Amino acid sequence: MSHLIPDALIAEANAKAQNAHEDEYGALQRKLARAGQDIEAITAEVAAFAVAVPTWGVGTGGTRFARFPGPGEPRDIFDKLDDCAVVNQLARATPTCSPHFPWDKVSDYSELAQFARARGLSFDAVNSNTFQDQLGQTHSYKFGSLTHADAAVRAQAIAHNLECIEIGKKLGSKALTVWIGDGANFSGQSNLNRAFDLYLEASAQIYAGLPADWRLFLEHKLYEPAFYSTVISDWGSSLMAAQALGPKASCLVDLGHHAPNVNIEQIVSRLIRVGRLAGFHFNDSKYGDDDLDAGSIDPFRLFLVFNELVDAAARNAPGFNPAYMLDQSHNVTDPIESLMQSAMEVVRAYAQALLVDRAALGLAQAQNDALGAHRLLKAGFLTDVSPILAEARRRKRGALDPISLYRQSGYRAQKTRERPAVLGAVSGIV
Ligand SMILES: [Mn+2]
Repeated sequence: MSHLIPDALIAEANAKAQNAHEDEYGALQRKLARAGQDIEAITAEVAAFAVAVPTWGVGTGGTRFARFPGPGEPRDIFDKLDDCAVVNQLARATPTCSPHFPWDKVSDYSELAQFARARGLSFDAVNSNTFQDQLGQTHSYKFGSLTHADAAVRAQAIAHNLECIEIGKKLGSKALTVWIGDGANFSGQSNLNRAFDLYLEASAQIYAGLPADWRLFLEHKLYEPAFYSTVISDWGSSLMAAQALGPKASCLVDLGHHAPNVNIEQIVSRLIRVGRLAGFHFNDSKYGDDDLDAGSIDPFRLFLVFNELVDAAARNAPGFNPAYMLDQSHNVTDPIESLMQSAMEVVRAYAQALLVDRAALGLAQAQNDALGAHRLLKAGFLTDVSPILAEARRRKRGALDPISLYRQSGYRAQKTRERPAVLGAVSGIV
């Protein structure tokens, strides 16, 4: 397997930090042992955890106002996979990539799969795109795709999704994620009931094209680009659609796609309950679908989501098999740094949730000890699990301090020389 950053550089930096790391890991081990917890078991769970990176995430994102390209941006899917490989090489939490079509189209997908494999990567869910028009496209999605009033537009959108499945089969993917921008900007613009019917009708044709071992992830979003109503606006609509389509369909939760202050962890709990939690698009937000880096605004909310996930795993909830992916827009940072940082924040929330004493929590809840129960959750959240995360990375030959190592490596400067700026480099926010 070819590594883009010399392994010797990582080994050398890790060696310099090893004494301090051992000291910190040992201190945490003793602290957890006093509470009857085995750090080795937690470290093993953390080391086994993985979250996918979206191929578009390694490009600079943008807002409705502008996109300010960064230096050395990837020019095509092969460049993107190189950057994804660096993210995984250093932080060791992202061995899979989620491609987006038509952005990542190539002529030879077996070559692409081989290129990824050579970098230690494989492919996660494939994502379709019917929320913007491509050059030379027959019909426009300006007024919708799967729910467009014109059957010819719907047929084009369905065909694109079926093509994504075909591509995904060649790449080893096992799921298709569908998010549509369909909706209305004016009351009266669309018949709310008819739009949902059209969605079910079109999605059923996509569903029929799924191989037996594939899943269909339905991603809801409250608003934007439609500002009055979105066809699949919330988890209720998503669940109704998934249940109408069949057992292979489930609901994907993008943390930014809810109304402000909505209790997302409770939505997660409900979806787990009916066996329809597809997985997550992780990001963070303060005001709306801000697509900020995971854990950068409200790490406690991220922890509470993971608290539900660990709870579900502990009770072997039927059908519980969530897919994890980062979905952020990197506007002011180096995307490689943001993706490593976010992956580590997601793993951090998982590790914190693993530390919660669930037997004691259940007892406190049964005794109506509200503050006691809350303190048990907080004990997990307030534990600095950084040494566990670092140790899990070290055991997988990753960097003890991935972002410092990346800065030291000079990778971006090298890519800036190798990748001259191109106009219209693709990236996006979904
Ligand atoms: Mn998303």
